[in-house]
Amino acid sequence: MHFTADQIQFYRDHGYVAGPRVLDDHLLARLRQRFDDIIEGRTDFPDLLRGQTPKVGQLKGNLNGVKLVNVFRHDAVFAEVLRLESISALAHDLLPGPVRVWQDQAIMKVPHDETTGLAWHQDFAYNDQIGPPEWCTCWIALDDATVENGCMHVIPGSHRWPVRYNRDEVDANDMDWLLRRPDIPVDADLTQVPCEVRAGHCHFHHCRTFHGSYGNRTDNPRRSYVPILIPGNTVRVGSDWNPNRQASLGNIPIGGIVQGADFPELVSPVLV
Ligand SMILES: O=C(O)CCC(=O)C(=O)O
Repeated sequence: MHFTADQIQFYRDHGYVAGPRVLDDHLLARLRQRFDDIIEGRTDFPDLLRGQTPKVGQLKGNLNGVKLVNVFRHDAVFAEVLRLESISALAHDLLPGPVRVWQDQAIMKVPHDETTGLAWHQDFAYNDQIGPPEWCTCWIALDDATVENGCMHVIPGSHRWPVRYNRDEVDANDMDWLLRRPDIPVDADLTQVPCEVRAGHCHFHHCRTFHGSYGNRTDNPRRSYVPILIPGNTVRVGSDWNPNRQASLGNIPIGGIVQGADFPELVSPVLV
């Protein structure tokens, strides 16, 4: 399972690309069940790694729903996804190898909640202890993701803009904070594109691509599993500011390759 040359070029030009189905029915069902088991406390998943669920209507900037982080390091079922050859082959089409796992999230937008939006952002701003900012996020749908239930949206080409900020500058109460940045090129096209995707399928986005999502207006949850994948040349560039909710960079020095048991390599991709 690989991207075509046109799809790889699309990713380079636009900063995102739709991928194929990567989860079969069996694994999809187990992941949905496991997500529910974690949320409902039927596993020993650490409380520290569960996201806050702000009160309904409190703010638009944070995810009002459920967000688990560092999941694969604590849960054997989610860890299985990262051993799939399909994910590895697709990731190695986009990134120089060996591709490793940096972090992951599992996200649920609860039904009938317009406040489950996630403000426009770039992923690299929340992972600025590693670089260069040329890695990507793989977004895997555990339910069909649609405009109605809050699928991700991207702004094509935004990964090429010279926008740089520190996450402390972000106004989390303002969904569109990023879209008003003065360093967005004056002639930039801010058209938003929805990334609708069927359950079990994936899409990838560059870590500097502007993206966000809106609320869930449907009767059902919108669940996803979202690993962050880094190319083999990724190094530590800053302080280990979030060692509990992300991985700890431990003894890796500034400039050292992010590698080792905490950052597993994806399986060797099958070459075609
Ligand atoms: O799932 C979403 O709604 C947004 C996910 C996201 O922002 C991300 O993967 O970085």
